[in-house]
Amino acid sequence: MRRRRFLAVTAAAGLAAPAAVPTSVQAQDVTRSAKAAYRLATLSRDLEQPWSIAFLPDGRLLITERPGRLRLFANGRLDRTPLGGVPKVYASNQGGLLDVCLHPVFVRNRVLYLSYSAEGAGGAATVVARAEFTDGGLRNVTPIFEALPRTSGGLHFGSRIAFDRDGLMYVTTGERYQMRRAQDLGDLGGKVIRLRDDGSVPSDNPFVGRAGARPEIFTWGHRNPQGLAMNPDTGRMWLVEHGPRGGDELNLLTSGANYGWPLVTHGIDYSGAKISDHKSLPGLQDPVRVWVPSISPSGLCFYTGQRFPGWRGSAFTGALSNEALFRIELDGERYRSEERLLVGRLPYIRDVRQGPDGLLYLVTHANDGGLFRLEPA
Ligand SMILES: [Ca+2]
Repeated sequence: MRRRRFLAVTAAAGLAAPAAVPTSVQAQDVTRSAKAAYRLATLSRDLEQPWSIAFLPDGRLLITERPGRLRLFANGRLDRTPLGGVPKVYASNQGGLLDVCLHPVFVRNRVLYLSYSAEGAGGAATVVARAEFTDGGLRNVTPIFEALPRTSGGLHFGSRIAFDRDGLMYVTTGERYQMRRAQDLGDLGGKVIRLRDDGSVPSDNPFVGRAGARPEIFTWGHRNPQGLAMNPDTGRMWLVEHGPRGGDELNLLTSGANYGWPLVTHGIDYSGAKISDHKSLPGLQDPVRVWVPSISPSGLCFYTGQRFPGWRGSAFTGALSNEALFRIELDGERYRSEERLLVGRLPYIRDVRQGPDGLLYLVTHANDGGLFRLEPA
C-alpha cells in the first residue's frame, strides 16, 4: 500500500521517472515560503532506500543505502560502483546500513563512522564501526560499539551519529520495539550513547561507576531516535524521535536525563491501546516539541549557511509520514514555531543536511529514492 502511495505522490509532484543514467540538475519551479524562496533540484533518482548523507572535504558526497551499500556522488552524478569494504549488515525491515558520519578531523585522518544493524548470537543490534576512507573503499573497518543485548526482529534500530565540540561522539539507539528496554540502564537500547572517537567511554559520562548501569549511556528513555545534531550556537545536542501512534518528539539532551518512554508519552499504541496515563511526570524530561499526530521525523540539522539568510538558526527535519520538510524555529531552548516545506512533493524524506555550499540536501527513502537539493530562487 505504501508503495502505491509513493507512485501516486511521485506522479502528482510531476517528478521524472528514474533515469538509467544520472542526469544533470533539473531545477523545478520556485516556491515562496515564509522566509525564503527556493527551488527543488533533483540530483539523482538512482538510490535504493538512501538513509544518510555526509560531505567529504573535496565536495563529494557519501550516501548510505539501507540494503548495505555506500555510494559516492561526485561531479553531479552518482558513481555506479558502490564503495568496497562496507561491513555485512542485517538488511531486514528497518535494519540495514544506516548512518555515515565523518570524524571531526577527517581531513587529517580519513576516518569515518558507519551505523548499521548486524546479526550475531541472539539476534540483531545496532553497531557502530570506525573505518578509514580511501578512494578504493573502506579499510581497517572496526566495530567499536554494539547496542546490546541483541534481539530478534527488524524494528527500531535508531540510529544517528554526531560529534560535539569536544570531539565526543553521540549515537542514538532504538529500543527494538521492546519499550521496557528504554527504562533499563543495564540495556543499551532506547538510549543516547556518548563515546570517545575510538569507542572508549569518557570518564565524565553520567552513569560511570553506577552499579547495574552501562557507562556508555548519556540519556535514556528514548523510543526510536532517528535525527541527532549539535546546535552550533550552543554546543548542545538535540534529537528527534518517533513516538508510538502520535507523540513524536524533539528533545534537547541533558546528561543523565530520562526522556520518559514509555512511562510518559503523548501517543497511544498502534492497536489503539493506552500506553501511559501520563504525558509528563516529575523527574522525567519533557520534550521541547511534540507532534500529534505523528510526522515520523528523520534526520536533523541546524541551518547556519549564507544562502538562506531567513533560515539561519532554524532546525530542519524530514517528516516521513507527513511527506514534508519541517523548518523549526527555536527561541533559545524553547520551541517557537514551525513551517512545512515541500508538502506532498517528496515522499519519505529520510535525511536532511546542510552542504558546505550552504544549500540543503535531502534523500528520500524509497526503492526509487533520490538525492535532492534546495537552492535559493
Ligand atoms: Ca519522551
